[in-house]
Amino acid sequence: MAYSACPLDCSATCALDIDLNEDGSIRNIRGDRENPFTHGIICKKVKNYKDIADHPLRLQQPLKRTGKKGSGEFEPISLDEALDLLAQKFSHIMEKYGPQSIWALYYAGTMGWVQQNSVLRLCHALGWSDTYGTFCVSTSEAGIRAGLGMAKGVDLLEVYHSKQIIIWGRNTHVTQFPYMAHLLKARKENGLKIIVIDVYENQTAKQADEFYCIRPGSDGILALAMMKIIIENHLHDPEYLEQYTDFSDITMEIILQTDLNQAVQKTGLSLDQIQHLALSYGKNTKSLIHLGYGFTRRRSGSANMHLVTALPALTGSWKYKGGGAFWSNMHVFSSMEKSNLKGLEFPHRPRKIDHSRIGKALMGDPDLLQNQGSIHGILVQNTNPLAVSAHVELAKKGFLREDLFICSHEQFMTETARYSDLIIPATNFLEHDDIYSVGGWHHLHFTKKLREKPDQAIENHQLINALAQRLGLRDESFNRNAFEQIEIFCENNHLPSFDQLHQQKGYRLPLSFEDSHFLNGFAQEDKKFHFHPKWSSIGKHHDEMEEKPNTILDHADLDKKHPFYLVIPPKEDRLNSTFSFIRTHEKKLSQPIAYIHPNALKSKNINEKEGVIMLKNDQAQVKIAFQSFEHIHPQTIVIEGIFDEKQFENNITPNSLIYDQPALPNDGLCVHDMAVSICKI
Ligand SMILES: Nc1nc2c(c(=O)[nH]1)N[C@H]1C(S)=C(S)[C@@H](COP(=O)(O)OP(=O)(O)OC[C@H]3O[C@@H](n4cnc5c(=O)[nH]c(N)nc54)[C@H](O)[C@@H]3O)O[C@H]1N2
Ligand SMILES: Nc1nc2c(c(=O)[nH]1)N[C@H]1C(S)=C(S)[C@@H](COP(=O)(O)OP(=O)(O)OC[C@H]3O[C@@H](n4cnc5c(=O)[nH]c(N)nc54)[C@H](O)[C@@H]3O)O[C@H]1N2
Ligand SMILES: [Mo]
Repeated sequence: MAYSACPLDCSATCALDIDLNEDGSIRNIRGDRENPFTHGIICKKVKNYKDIADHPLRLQQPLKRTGKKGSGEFEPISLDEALDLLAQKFSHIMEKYGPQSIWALYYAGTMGWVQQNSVLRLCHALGWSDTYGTFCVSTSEAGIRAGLGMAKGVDLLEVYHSKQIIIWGRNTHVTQFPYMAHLLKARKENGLKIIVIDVYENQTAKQADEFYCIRPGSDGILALAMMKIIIENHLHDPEYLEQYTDFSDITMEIILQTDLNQAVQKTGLSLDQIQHLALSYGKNTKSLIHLGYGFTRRRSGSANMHLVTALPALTGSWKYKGGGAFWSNMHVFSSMEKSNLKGLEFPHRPRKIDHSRIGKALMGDPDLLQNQGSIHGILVQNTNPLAVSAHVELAKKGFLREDLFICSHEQFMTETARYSDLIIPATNFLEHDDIYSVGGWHHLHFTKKLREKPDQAIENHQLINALAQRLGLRDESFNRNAFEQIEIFCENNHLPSFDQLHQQKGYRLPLSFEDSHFLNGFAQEDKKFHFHPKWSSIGKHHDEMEEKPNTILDHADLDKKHPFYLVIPPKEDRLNSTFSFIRTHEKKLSQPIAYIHPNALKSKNINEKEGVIMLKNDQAQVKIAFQSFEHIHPQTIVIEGIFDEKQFENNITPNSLIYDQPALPNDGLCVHDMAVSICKI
């Protein structure tokens, strides 16, 4: 068995034990038993990673477009020919329109620091446009910064000391599977109470002791109502508030003004339920809040995240082992020295273009392009924007522009690859060296290539080197391989050598109890938790946000024409769009399904046997199968997962319904914040 780590964008980033056959194909993958967080547990999709790593439909040969744009007609060419063609096209575009007209479009396909960041070396050396990466963390991160000042937090394994855990807008069973096993163990061994707050009974809620099914976007008012009840019952901690926060009489007054009837109406919970939840939280200082990304993927997401993070500050729960809260350690990792991985020695600091609004950007929106001219070339690595972004139909229109040359570096014929002019096969994590941070815990992995790559495939880092050389860049860094880059990273961060870190299966972050519980102060200038956030220093869309504990409106609330909320969270058998291409080719095709409350169906006169409905808003209409589902608010509809466009009529997917307007205050993809109407077919 060989040590490796899961490259997928999941905050568990499991340590893996991999067994390969002689020809390099996967015999077995299991979770590493020595890693305390992974503890020998692996999710179903990575257990079956063979499905994609060794899939017959994996791209083996570079392809050049022969038919019309988007037609899917290509002819095979060699890797050398493909790299020459790419260099020639990009040189020509740079000469004609300037280097900023090339867009390095990359994101979360592999989370490896070397392979993911490598393209930035060309942005910094040549002035290509960079990606403003708002798909995932923007809204949660802004909310975290507002109060705590930075993204770090308690070791989730402290849950063995907790009395209860609140899983807030997160689907742990699906999106961080090994942690669910810890929770079930802690419940069995120590009587841990598992509480879930979500908008439908997801797989985590099914296993919870208490489930609060709320209306989308009502988390902020729920947190405020809980705070009011906690204060009225004297369950707050005045000494902690005085020493560690900016709480004042004014804060108290604002919280006490919360209208509990309005909270009942907005959340859809009863007053009894809200009171029970608030008292249970207030009385149990050893309550851990596991903050999700899910509840923040909306216009109000950052404001709501801020209000939820105020709960442990109010009760002083941060002081206790097994108390406090956790979202991610991302800022601890981002403070590490990565200049060689990103090419920060080069002079350019180009514009960053928001990929959540890719359609508008490609159609020439001057604000998104920052008045620096349009895009004429795109190098796509590690992302599938035509599946995962907002307003996907507009993005496709942009991809069809005749004056745009697109190269997709991919493992599969994804939607984005199909709309490209040139496709180059990429390696996977078994075929290259890399570094992976465990954002959801306290660990850094250093992994090595375990098998040879397909002959005509190339790793991200090597593609960037090959292109740099063809574009005449002579800096010696473009001769370094991934191994050498990692060695330099280790040296720059005063870590042991790559070999040693690999041998010891990674590196545990030296975060003490005091540090991870902010007992040395919060990461704000005054070292205090802020009940009164300075939104203007966090993001540019702050005009409607006030410097007080407060929630704001969602996009969906603004559109009364369409009376249903639509939420599109992850599905267990895929990771964002990864696996979705091959899942459509499996015998047991999994189908996209909209979960709808029976009362909603009745109100629209739709009989369950009809089986299919149309979901509509001003951007698109999507035909989809539905299932009557009781454990959801009657105004909420949920579709789990991102499916290949080929599984929908006219290739129009639910992501076409997602608005491409920014979240407040710092942008972000609002995948759970749509208003739609239901139509009979
Ligand atoms: N199997 C699988 N695992 C994954 C992924 C995947 O696609 N598949 N994606 C990975 C990635 S990139 C990420 S960032 C993480 C995300 O992981 P999570 O933090 O779990 O975030 P989401 O999955 O977007 O949503 C989680 C839950 O939020 C709920 N939710 C939506 N709106 C609201 C709301 O207004 N209030 C409340 N309380 N709940 C709400 C959804 O119903 C869903 O159950 O998961 C990672 N892990
Ligand atoms: N409806 C809806 N939309 C969402 C979300 C949601 O919950 N609901 N989640 C959002 C979130 S949180 C995120 S993070 C984004 C993620 O969106 P993306 O960053 O686009 O991630 P994936 O969809 O997993 O697609 C990654 C692609 O990278 C490719 N890839 C993998 N490894 C490599 C490699 O080493 N090299 C190269 N060149 N390519 C590689 C894979 O084959 C895959 O096609 O999706 C967002 N979109
Ligand atoms: Mo994500």
